[in-house]
Amino acid sequence: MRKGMKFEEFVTENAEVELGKLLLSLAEGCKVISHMVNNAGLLDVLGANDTTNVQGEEVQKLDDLTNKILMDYLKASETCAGYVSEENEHQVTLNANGIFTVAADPLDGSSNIEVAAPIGTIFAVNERLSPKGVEVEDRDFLQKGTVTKAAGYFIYGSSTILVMSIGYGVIGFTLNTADNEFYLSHLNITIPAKGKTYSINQGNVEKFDDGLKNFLTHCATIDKETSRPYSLRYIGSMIGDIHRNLLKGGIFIYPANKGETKGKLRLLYECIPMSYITEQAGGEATDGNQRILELQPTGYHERSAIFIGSKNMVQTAMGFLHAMVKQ
Ligand code: P6P
Repeated sequence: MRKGMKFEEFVTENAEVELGKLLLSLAEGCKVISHMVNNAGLLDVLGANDTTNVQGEEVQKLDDLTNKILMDYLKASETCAGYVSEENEHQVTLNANGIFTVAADPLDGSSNIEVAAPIGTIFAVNERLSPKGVEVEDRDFLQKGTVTKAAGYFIYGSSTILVMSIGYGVIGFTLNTADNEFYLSHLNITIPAKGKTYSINQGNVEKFDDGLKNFLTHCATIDKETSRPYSLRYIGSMIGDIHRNLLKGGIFIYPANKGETKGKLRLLYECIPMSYITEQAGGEATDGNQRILELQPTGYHERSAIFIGSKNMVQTAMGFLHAMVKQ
């Protein structure tokens, strides 16, 4: 593996053939999405399409388009048996003879499209459990994150970067806009054990439990020895916040709170893939009680609280949360 190698070469040298075909199809589809995102203002794809998704959220035109693009490219790969996403209420069978399933958030942070903030496509790949040749079933998707075959995200920011793992660490490929090819740009992404950034929607602080409030006070306390106060950085796009923290160190928190009793982010196609990547990079991810990857999904769109990022910061946060529980 060497910096500058093409994604296609990496896949050929390191991934099983069928998985490689699936990953290449995702990359091709996300090249199209990257182009659309980067030209959104010129393509009449901004704004909502007057529908709401299964979450009851307003669907952006690009949400719908990116969801269709992913399904088309995955179907063409002939390796993907089925697909679930934020935009589809139920699972979709793409190739009954396929051996993998994909759970995806086609365009995370899509409400940021109009303000040109970083957004992205998140995916997790599993091996199907049902026999080849039949329609996919719930059990093909509702698997713990510990058995994830591959996961990653495409971040459409100041550059388009594919960050992924097939179980041997985390690497990044940057899209060269000159030839529209992904090239290896980030070898062995490792998240620092501690950072100086915390990411949370502070505006919800009155809805948080006391333990979390105490952790946030800890982050904001002046203490030169431990480089505090930390900086609060919150883009409102999970992929942007977690990508920054993955490279620089930090913690991202979307907790359960008085308004959202299970948190906001979806377990299957947001929390699990981002937790898989973070753990592969040496970080931690929990729902406040359990490792995210150990949670047993029971529904396609179930939500989970998430504390994810630098190991030391996640463990410190848990210390504050559980201290309150003991008293
Ligand atoms: P809030 C975007 O809609 C998203 O799903 C994540 O990407 C982001 O981290 C979160 O919601 C922001 O939610 O409630 O802070 O606006």
